[in-house]
Amino acid sequence: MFDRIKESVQKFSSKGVADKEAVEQLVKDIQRDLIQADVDVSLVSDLSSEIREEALDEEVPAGLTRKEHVLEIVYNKLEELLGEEAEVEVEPKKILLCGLFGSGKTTTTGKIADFYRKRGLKVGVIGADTDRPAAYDQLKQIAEDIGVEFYGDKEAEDPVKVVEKGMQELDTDVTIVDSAGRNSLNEELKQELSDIGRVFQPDEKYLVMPADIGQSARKQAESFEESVGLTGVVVTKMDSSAKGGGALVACQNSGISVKFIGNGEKMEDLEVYDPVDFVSEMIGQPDLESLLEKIEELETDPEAILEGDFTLEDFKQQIQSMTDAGLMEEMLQQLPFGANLPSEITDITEGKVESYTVIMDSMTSEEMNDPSVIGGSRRERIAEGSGTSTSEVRDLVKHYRQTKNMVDKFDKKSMKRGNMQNMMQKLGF
Ligand SMILES: Nc1nc2c(ncn2[C@@H]2O[C@H](COP(=O)(O)OP(=O)(O)OP(=O)(O)O)[C@@H](O)[C@H]2O)c(=O)[nH]1
Ligand SMILES: [Mg+2]
Repeated sequence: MFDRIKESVQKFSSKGVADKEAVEQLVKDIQRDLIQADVDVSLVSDLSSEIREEALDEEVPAGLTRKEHVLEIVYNKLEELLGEEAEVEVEPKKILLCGLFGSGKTTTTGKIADFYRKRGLKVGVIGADTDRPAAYDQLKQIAEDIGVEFYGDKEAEDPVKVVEKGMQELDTDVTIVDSAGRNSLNEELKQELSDIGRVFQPDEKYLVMPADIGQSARKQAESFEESVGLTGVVVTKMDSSAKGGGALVACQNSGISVKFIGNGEKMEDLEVYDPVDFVSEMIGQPDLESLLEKIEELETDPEAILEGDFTLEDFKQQIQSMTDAGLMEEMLQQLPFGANLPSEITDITEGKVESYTVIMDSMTSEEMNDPSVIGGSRRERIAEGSGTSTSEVRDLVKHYRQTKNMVDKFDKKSMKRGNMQNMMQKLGF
């Protein structure tokens, strides 16, 4: 799904103009991509008309080209479709995994165990699949490989007793129970899960589903939710199915949140679900890593950017710390739609930095904090005080506004949901 949409977006991006025809083509392509990924047809149809309407009817915001505006709309719609980023607290807890045959429960038990182990918690797993003798060996081996505690009983027939015993034996912060699968959610499975739940008292009940079930993930999640109760879903095998997108969208629509996705057979092939990652990948990912390095060299006030409160004072600091090394340009290029930024924004020469600095030195702190107060007479006063012209003052304010527009966008779109905070933390702020 993601590769295809990426191609469609690239096709659109490479067109000269974002006219009606180009937008129609993009909508059609995305429609086809989503349906191939097994996304529910009525959702696709709603999404298409929304993109079409907004892209063609809405006024393009200042500082953006129509093409960028269209991409922004697509970005937002896809994000909506894929739902919320998962909240996974790293703290002591009990987790019960359930699901149908072969969905990836045992593997995911290991992956989640490893996830918490890596984050410093003491982890144990309990093998409550007493139906298949091989299940015991499989989980035991995984536990040994990743170095977490294991409890199981190869001879046992009652999973509830195994769980009870396991809870006595294990002294761990995080305890994960791997349960037996069935062909369908039948009475037997419902009973078994509810019995295990009664003794285990899990904080989390995750349904494990493979990506290749596509949009039927919704029905399955809903029926488990109804009879077992769920706190989340893990979608596995995202690496080997073209229907993963459909499964994720379906979960989002069932109202049960996706917590993790599995994308490989190895223990490290697990990710906390974050749709922003997917969407930015589809639209053209701003390379956060290199952006981190760039930002490190800047001396902008991180709080101000976080608040989206980007004043002229910040602008001044920013342009002064961006010498002719082209940092500003590079930073702006990292924005989600940065490829085609207006040259007025990126074209910041040393001479301009100098003249802007002189102009800003002639401003009052009121003007620096809120440039919207700068009208005709103030503009004249500033120009006179700095030995420049009113058109240069106007030019500065315009440049500031365009940059602010981008910084706000940066903050809201690319950096939202904690990415900015993470980034700042990494940088040691
Ligand atoms: N490619 C890929 N394979 C996976 C992933 N997760 C699990 N598998 C594979 O899927 C197969 C079944 O995984 P298990 O973890 O045994 O599934 P299960 O739900 O415990 O199966 P039962 O206990 O028999 O119901 C194994 O071969 C796993 O290696 C994944 O994210 N990607
Ligand atoms: Mg299993």
